[in-house]
Amino acid sequence: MKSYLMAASAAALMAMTPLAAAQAQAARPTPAEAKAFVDKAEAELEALSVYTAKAAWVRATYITEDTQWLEAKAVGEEKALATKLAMEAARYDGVAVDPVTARKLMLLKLYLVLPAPAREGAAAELAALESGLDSTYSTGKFDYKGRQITLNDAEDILRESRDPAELKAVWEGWRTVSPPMRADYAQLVALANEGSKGLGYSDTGALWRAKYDMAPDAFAAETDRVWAQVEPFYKNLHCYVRAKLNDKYGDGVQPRTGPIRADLLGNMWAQSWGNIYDIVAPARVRSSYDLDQLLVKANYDPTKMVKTGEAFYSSLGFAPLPQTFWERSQITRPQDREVVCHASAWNLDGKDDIRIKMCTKVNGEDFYTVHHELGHNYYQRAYGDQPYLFKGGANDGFHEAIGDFAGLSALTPTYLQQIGLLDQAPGAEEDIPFLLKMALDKIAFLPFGLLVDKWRWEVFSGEVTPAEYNDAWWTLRTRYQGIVPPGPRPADAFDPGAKYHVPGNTPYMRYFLAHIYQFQFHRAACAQAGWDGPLHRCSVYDEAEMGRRFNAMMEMGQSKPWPDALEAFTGERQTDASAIADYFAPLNTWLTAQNKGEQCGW
Ligand code: X8Z
Ligand code: ZN
Repeated sequence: MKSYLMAASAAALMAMTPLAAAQAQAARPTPAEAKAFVDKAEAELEALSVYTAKAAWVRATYITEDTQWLEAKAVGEEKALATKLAMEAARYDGVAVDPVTARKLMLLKLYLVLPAPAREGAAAELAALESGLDSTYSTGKFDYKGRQITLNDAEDILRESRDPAELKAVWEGWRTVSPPMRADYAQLVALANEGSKGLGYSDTGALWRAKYDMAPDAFAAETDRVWAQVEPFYKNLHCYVRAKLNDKYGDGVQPRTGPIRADLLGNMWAQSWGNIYDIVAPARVRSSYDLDQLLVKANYDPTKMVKTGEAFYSSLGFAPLPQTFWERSQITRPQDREVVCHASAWNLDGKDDIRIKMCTKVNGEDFYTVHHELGHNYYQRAYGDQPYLFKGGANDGFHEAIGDFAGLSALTPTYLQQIGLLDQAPGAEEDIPFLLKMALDKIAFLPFGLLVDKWRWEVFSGEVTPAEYNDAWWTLRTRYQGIVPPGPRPADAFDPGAKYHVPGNTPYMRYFLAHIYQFQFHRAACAQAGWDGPLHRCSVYDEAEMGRRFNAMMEMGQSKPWPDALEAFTGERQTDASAIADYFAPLNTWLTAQNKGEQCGW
C-alpha cells in the first residue's frame, strides 16, 4: 500500500501551494526516523521468532490437532506483525537512509513467504491453512496390497521395484493423498495474493521473484537464461536413459521415442534418477562399488551417517556441532507419532540451537542428504553474529548449495576411501560410471527444479485457475522434463500437492539455483586447494584454508546483495552454468556418442 507521503513526489510538490509543499516536506520521515523504525521492527520480530520456531518444531515432530493449533497461533501472530511492519516500511520509500537501513527495509518487505491481508483474522486463517496442508501431506497414507503405507514405504518401492505394474500402482497411490488439499491450497493462494498486493506486489509469485537483488522480471529471465545453458545436456541424458529403459522394459512400457514414463525413474517425482543406475549402467565399463552397499557393509547407522557428515565439515575447520544438536535433533522416524519426514535443518534461537529433522535411512541418498542438511546448519551458525534481519542465505539458492557443495566432495571415491568405506579408489577408467551416477541426480534434477515454481508463478498470477492446476502441472512436466504420467490422471487429481514443497509452501527455484551455484563453489574451492585435475575427481576434504575462505562468505549472511557473496568466494558475480558444464564435460561427450542413431527429444 502506498502511503500519502509516497505520492509526494517532486512533481506533486511543484503542483502544490508553497505552504502545502512545505508541510509535505516536513512530514516526510527523516533518515534517523527510518533507522529507528527498522531497529524497533527488527527487535520485535526477533523477540517473536524463538516462540514461533519452537511451536513449528513441536508440530513438525509431533503432529496432532493441538500442535497444529499452537503452531498456527504462533505463526499467525508473527505473520500479522510482519505484515504490519512491512506496510509501515513502505512509508520510508525514497528517504535517503544509510545502506544498512535501506537493505533492512527491503528485507522487511520481503520477510514473509506468504504475507497475509491486513484485515482482522486473515493472518490466523492463512497460518491455519499452512499448518494443515503441511500436516495432511506429512501424515498421508494409502492402501497398498491391503496395508496402509506411508510416503517412505512408497519411496522404497519406487527405488527398488523393477515391476512396471507395481511402480504404477504405488506412483498413483501416493497421488490419492493430495486431491483433498486442492480447495485449501486455492484458498491459501487467494489469501497470500491479497497480502502480497497489500505490500505493493502484483501477486505472491512476484514477491518471491523479488528476493534476488534484481527486478522480478529480470530474475525470471535469468532462470531461463541459465536453463538454456544446460538444456542440451539434459536432453542428451534424457535420450540415453530413455533408450536404456526401452531396452529393459520394451516398447509396451517405455517407447524408444517421446516422453519417459514418470514412475520408471526410481524417484516419486522423477526429480533425481540415481536409483536406477543399475538399469542405465554402461555396458562396457563397470562401476566397482555401490554406496548403498558400502554403508550397509560398514555397519553404518543413521547417527554414524550424521557423525560422518560432521567430520567432513570439521576437516574444513568448522567447530563441532553442539551437544544440544545431538540431544534435540530428530535423526530417525519416531515409531509412536506422526512427524514431517521431509528432511530439514533448523536454527531455533539464531545462535547455537541448530538441529536437523530427518527420517534417515542407511543408503547413499540419505548419506548425501545428511551433508545437505548440515550445510544449512553450518551456514546458520556462521551468520549467527549478524543482526536478525541479515540472518539468512545470500539468497535462498546459496542456502541450498552449501551442503550440496560439501556433498560433491563427500561422494568422490577418493573421499570414500579416505574414510574407510572403500578399500581402493577406482582410477580414471571409472570416470564415466561415476559421472553418470552424478548426472542422474544433478542434471536430471534441473528441469524439475525450474518448473515447480514456473507452475506456482502461473498459479499466483492467476494465469492458471484451480480447475487447471493439474493440467498446467503436466504441461510443464512434459515440456521441461519430457515425462508423462503412467496413465490418465483422474479428474480430481492435484499432483503438485503430492510434492512436499507445494503443501509445505517452500519456494523451489532455490534448488535450481543451488544446482548451478554448488558447481561454481566447487570449481573455485578446488582451484584454491591447488587442484588441477578434472573437477569431478576433486575433493576438498581437509582443505582448512579453503574452508576459512568459504566460511568468510557464509558469515556475510544476507547482509549484502548475493553477487557480493558469490564474488567473495569465487571471484564471479553471475549465476553461471559453465562450472557444471566443466564438471560433466567428459560425460556429455560420451552421451553424444551413445545417442548416435537415436531420435532425441520428445
Ligand atoms: O527439499 C530438499 C531438502 C531439504 S531443504 C531435502 N531438497 C529438494 C527436494 O527434496 O525436493 C533437496 C533437493 C531438492
Ligand atoms: Zn535444503
